[in-house]
Amino acid sequence: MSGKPLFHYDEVRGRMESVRWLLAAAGVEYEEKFIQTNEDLEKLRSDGVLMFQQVPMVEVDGMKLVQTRAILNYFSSKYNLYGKDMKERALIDMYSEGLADLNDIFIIYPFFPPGVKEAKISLMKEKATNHYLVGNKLSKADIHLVEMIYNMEELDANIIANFPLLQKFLQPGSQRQPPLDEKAMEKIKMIFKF
Ligand SMILES: N[C@@H](CCC(=O)N[C@@H](CS)C(=O)NCC(=O)O)C(=O)O
Repeated sequence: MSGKPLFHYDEVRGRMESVRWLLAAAGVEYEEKFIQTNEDLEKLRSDGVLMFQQVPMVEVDGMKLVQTRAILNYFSSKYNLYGKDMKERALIDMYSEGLADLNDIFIIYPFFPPGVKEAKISLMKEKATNHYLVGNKLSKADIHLVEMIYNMEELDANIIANFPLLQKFLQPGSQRQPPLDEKAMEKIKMIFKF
């Protein structure tokens, strides 16, 4: 055992990508055992290591954690990314859950038939445009954040790559997964049988 967290998921972004980003930002190394076939998934199920028969699953600190939010919350607590008190944590949860709602659509939209797919894209654009950091109304915080991201991008088009701990993760060849393509979609359908 390497002592590094071990991820079990298929070789796509999906629900695991947020966990990959979180650990990359925390500067924590992890390993991945990719699910390549439906048999791989069934093996995990019959081994009794998936509490709800679903992935993602992460082996860490002697546990086999499932449920994406439980996994994210565990790592956030462990690596001090979860605020300094209950109130900060509540704000962080509100913000994260809002983004998780959007991500739920993002990971599934390519699988919808034409027509529905475009509607999902519109819905995501609408949510991304009209949902704000604080409350349900545009505030100075939102404007400042967008302004600052634009300003920083002018200084350096790769500004996000300048976050030192994320830099490696954002470069080709890292554990970051690419956007879904047709081949990856076919593989997902085969693994999860839909
Ligand atoms: N609420 C769960 C949902 C997990 C989930 O739906 N996982 C999918 C793969 S992305 C899965 O395992 N599907 C197979 C199934 O539900 O039987 C989480 O966030 O972890």
